[in-house]
Formats: sequence, C-alpha cells, structure tokens
Amino acid sequence: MELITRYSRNPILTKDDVPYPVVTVHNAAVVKYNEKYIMVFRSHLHNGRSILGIADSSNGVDFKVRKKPFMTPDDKSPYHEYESWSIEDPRITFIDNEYIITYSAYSPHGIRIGLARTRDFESVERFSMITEADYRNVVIFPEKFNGLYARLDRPHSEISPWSVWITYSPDLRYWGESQRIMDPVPYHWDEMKIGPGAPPIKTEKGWLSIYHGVFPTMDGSVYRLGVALHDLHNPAKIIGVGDDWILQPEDPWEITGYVHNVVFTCAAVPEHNGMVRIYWGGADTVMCTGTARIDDLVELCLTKSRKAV
Ligand code: BMA
Repeated sequence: MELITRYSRNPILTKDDVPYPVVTVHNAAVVKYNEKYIMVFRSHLHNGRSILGIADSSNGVDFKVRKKPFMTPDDKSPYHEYESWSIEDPRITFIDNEYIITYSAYSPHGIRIGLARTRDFESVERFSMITEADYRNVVIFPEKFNGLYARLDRPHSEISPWSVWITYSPDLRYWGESQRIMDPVPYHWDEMKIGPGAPPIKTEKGWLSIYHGVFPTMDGSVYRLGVALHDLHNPAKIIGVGDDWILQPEDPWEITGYVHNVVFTCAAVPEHNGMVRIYWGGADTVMCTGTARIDDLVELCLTKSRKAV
C-alpha cells in the first residue's frame, strides 16, 4: 500500500514560476501563516550556488513566487564569512510566537547551520550560527522539553556513520547535551546516511519525524524518505523507526534532473483532518507535494519497525 498519495498536478513549483533567473526550485520549507501557506524554497543560480526564495498560497498547492529572493548569503560580518558560497535547505518551526528558520550555510570553512527569525515573512533577522562545521539538516521541535529547545541534527564525521543526533538549548543560541539517537542500517534503503527532514509533528503516540535516507548504487545515490516516532516527553528516545521507506523517486521529475533519483523533504504540514501534507524536492530541480494519513505513518513506526540504534 502506498502511504503517500502524490498530488496529481506535481510538480507544483518549477524554475519557470520564478520571476528572476534560477536553474532549480527545491528542498523547501512550508508553514501555515495566517491560515495561508508560505513556502521558502532553495534555488540554484547559474553559478551553481543557492539562495532562498519565497512563495505564497491559499490552498497549499498553488504557489505564487514573490518578485525578490527572501534570503541570499549575507554580506555582513559575522555571517558573510560562513555563508559566502550558498544558503540551502531551509526548515521552519513556529515556536514562542515566531517562525524560526534554520538553513545550511556553505563557505570555504565547511557547512554550518544558520538560524534566522521572522514574525511576518516580510523581514527576516539572522540570530546566530548554531553549529560549527560540519552539519546539515537541523530541525527544531515546535515545543520545549523541560524548558529547553530541542533540535535534531546530522553532523558528518569521517569516523562515525552519518546518524541523527539530538541537541538542546535554553535560548536558541547556546546548544549542548548532544546525543546520537538514530543510525543508518547496513544493507538497507538508508544504509549510507540519514538526516532529519521535516520538523517533527506531535501525535498522541509520539513525535513523528520524517527523515531522508540514502542508498549507494552503481548508478549513484538514491534519496528516499522514512519515518521515526520519538517519545512525547523525551524526544531523545525513539519508540520505533519504520523499516520501509514511505517515498522513493518514481515520477520522471524525481528520477531525472539536476541530481538524479532524489526525493528530499524539509517540510510536512499537519492538516485538521488527520492528514499531513508533505513537500519534497524532486531530483533537486522541482517542488512536489502529496498527502498521507498521520495515523498510517505512526502505525508503520510501531508495527513494522526497527530499532533506532
Ligand atoms: C544532499 C543535500 C541536499 C540534496 C541532496 C541530493 O547532500 O545537498 O540538499 O537535495 O544531497 O542531491
């Protein structure tokens, strides 16, 4: 059974919808704002580096891109030094009455994670670089645990597998108490590396986290999506990881593009009817969407599951 129903008019956003020159539209954050949807998406420029654009929608599938990019690499200290090459793969969490944006910042010094904040998606303020190099895929939980913010992240080391970790902060600036909580599994669809995808969604049975997993083949890597369920009160504890993927590249625009065979998510919006609308980049080139029953994804973590570590 397919857990995710793809939207019949995918892809929902492409470079042709962007009123300034870009080569791709992908790996977007999407959140509800004033009962509408805001998408902050990544685009490659013609020099291969990335910036973030912004688009609005009233129904979650028809998006109109604004005239100007939302964020480009900062030209001021201290951010310029650490994001001069590229800003990529935003995730957005609504907490404490503001929208927290995390993004991958590329520079000659490696890949760090920047944190920016907005209340209105008109102005945006950088707040801090919240990791050293090398990290990607930071998603912040929409609630605090024992007074601390919590994030899932994915450091990439030359020694250990590229696993999911959890890290806490009292103020979004200083982060610590890091702990490895979920590993890739050898000879499995996510054996090469895993990384947090969408900010976790609260359910009665736990925090549902949609992540990406990568498998190496003779024809390059394949990026797929999977699910994990974290304990409601202690998100470092994973109750179960769905053993099967929930989405793999199948449509032509997921199989062929800037990078072949990629579905990569940065966003999942829970709806009022028990469904979640998941957004993913197809082949690092276009944006796609589909829906799933939240209970089905939770069930997969509970009944067809593997251990996290
Ligand atoms: C990852 C990141 C993602 C990208 C994926 C597939 O390492 O660069 O932004 O979607 O590779 O190319």
